[in-house]
Amino acid sequence: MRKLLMTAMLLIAMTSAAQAETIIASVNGLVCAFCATSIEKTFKKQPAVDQVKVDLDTKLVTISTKDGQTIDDKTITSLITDAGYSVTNIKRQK
Ligand SMILES: [Cu+2]
Repeated sequence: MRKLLMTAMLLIAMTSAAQAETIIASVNGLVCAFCATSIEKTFKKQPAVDQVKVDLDTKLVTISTKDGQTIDDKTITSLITDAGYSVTNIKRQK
């Protein structure tokens, strides 16, 4: 009984740790397809990043991380700033 409980708890811990994250950044200055491509390239180079989507209409960059990995706000902000754009907001979804 106790072993079963331990296994269940371990499984829950592992599941939550292995979760991927979705980060949505609002970016100023994204105007054309070239901007979108350069942001996508920048994020795809990051080892923690699984997918990146840039929406030029809403100026939102949606970053999906790999299971159990994350990318912090500071890194996101500096990557976007270095690319020549500015971040106005960062939201996270688990
Ligand atoms: Cu552009």
